[in-house]
Amino acid sequence: MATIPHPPSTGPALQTRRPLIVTAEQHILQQQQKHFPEAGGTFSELLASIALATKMIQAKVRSAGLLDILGSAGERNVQGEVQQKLDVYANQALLECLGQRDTVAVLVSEENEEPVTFGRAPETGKYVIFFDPLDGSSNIDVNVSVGTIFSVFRRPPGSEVNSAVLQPGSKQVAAGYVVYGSSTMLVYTTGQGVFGFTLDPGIGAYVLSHENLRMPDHGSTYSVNEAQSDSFPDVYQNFLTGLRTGALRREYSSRYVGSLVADFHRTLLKGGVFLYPPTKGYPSGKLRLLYEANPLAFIAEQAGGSATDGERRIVEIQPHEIHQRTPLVFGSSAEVEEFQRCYKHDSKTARTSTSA
Ligand code: AHM
Ligand code: MG
Repeated sequence: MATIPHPPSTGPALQTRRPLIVTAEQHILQQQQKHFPEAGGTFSELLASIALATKMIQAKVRSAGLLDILGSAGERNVQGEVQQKLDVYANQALLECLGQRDTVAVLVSEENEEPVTFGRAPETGKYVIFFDPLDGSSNIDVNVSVGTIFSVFRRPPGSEVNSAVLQPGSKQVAAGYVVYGSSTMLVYTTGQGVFGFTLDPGIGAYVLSHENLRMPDHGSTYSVNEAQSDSFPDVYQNFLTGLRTGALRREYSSRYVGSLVADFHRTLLKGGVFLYPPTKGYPSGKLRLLYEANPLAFIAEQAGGSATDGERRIVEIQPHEIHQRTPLVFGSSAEVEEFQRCYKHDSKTARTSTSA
C-alpha cells in the first residue's frame, strides 16, 4: 500500500513568518503601538475612517464613466467653483465616515464654507481634520488622476473652534492623500516616515507597497502651469530660466498634470520640483494652505524633501482663515534650495534697489 509522504517543511513556524500582507489599518495600529503606546486606539480608528471613505470615493471614481455621475452638480462651492457631482459625493463620504467618530471635534472641507462642528466636549472631541475631498476634480471628465488630501491636528485643550482650526502645519499629527490613478494609492505620515499602500481591488484593502518612502535628493522634472509664466513674479521666472539653462547642471523636462495630488505623487517618487506661484488671477497663489499645502508639505519633509512659500517653510505659516491660499513650491532638496537661493537673492536685490 502506498504511503502518503509528509509535506516538506515550509520554513519557520507560522507565527514567526513575515505576514503575507500588511494593510493600512494594521500598519497604522502597529505604528501607534510603537510610537504612541498611550494613545488608546482612537487615532488609528480615525485614520481607518478616512481610509474607508476613500475606498467609497474610489469606487465611484472608477465607475464614473458608467454611472450618470460625470459633470457638474450645478452648484458653486465657497471658492465660486462649479461643484462636480463626485466632489459632492466625496465630501459627503468623508463627513459621514468621520462625523460618526466621537473623537472628531471639527471637520474643515474645501467644499464647506464654515467648519463643521459636532459640539463635542474637548475631552472626547480631540481631533481637528482638514480635507480636500476631491482634488483636481476638473480632470474627472477627461479620465485624469484625481485625489483626496487630509491633515489631522489635535484640538488644543479647552480651545474654541476658531483657535482649534487656525494652527500652523508644524502642529499636524498626521497627513496623507489618496491618488485615484492607474491604481489607487494611500500615502500617509504620522511624523515617523512616509508609507504608501496600494489598494488591492480583489480584497478591498490598502496593502503596504512602499515602505519608508524617500524623495530623491534631486530630480529632472519641473512642474508648473507654464502658460501663465508671464504673470509669475520675477523670482519664479528667473528660477525656471536657471533650471533650463543648467544652473543645477542637469537637464529638465516639464510634467504638469493639473491635479495637485498626482503632481505631488510623481515628485515624491521621482524627485524634481513643483511650483504654483502667485499669478495675475491668483495674487496669493491658487492652492489652499490648510487642506492642500500643509499636508503635502508635512509628507514632503518627512520624505526628505522641502516645501516653502518662498519666505518660510509652509508648515511655519500661521493661518488666519480656513480657506486661505498660499504660493507653494515643493520638491527635492536640491531644487527647493536653489529656489530659496534665487528668492533670497531677488529679495535682496529688490531691497537694495528701493533703498538706492
Ligand atoms: P481643486 O481641484 O481642489 O480646486 O484644486 C485645484 C487644482 C489643483 O489640483 C491643481 O494643482 C491646480 O488646481 C491646477 O490649477 P491650474 O489649472 O490653474 O494650473
Ligand atoms: Mg484641491
